[in-house]
Amino acid sequence: MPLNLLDRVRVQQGDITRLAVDAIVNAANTSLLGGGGVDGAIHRAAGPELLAECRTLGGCPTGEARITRGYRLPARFVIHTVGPVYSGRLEDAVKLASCYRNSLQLAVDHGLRSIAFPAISCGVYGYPIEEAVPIAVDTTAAFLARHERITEVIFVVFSDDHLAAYQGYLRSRQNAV
Ligand code: AR6
Repeated sequence: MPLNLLDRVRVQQGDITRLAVDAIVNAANTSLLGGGGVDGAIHRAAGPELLAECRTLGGCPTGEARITRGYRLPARFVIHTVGPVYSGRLEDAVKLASCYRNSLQLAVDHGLRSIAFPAISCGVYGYPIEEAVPIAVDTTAAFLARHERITEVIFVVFSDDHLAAYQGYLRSRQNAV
């Protein structure tokens, strides 16, 4: 067991489509046929082959995840997950946690070691960042405790306030160890 699980976790500001990790995670919708936000950016950067593969998958329920190749992306794979549309109900948190857990499980199943997440549901789907960050970090830390093979998890954010939310929470968890 590593001394501190969060040694394998970091936050980075920038465009997730530029990262040369084993897999980047896409905050998709249930059709898996593309959209705006990070989904649109990933499809634009990966090229039309990504949409062609997504068409073969038959969609994805909220909270689950599917994997495709990365095509023209520097990342080898894309893990598509569907976050909840924020409603303020307890089930939002359950669904959001399963997005992180199922994405990490797919990475393990495919022998992947590095994975980058956007702030799932925190754009169009309206999840407040300060509620989403503890779910993202705690679910990931619990998963990493049971899976040594994942060596790097990067939370990629666009905005300064999202960066501050992750940094603040990671710092508070580290101080609590
Ligand atoms: N790199 C990193 N983060 C990004 C990027 C990028 N290139 N682009 C946006 N973000 P959103 P959702 C951030 O709306 O809330 C789509 O239409 C963004 O600032 O992309 O899960 C899908 O098809 C925000 O913090 O995803 C669905 O219909 C975060 O990524 C719906 O939006 C997520 O915002 C999913 O909504």
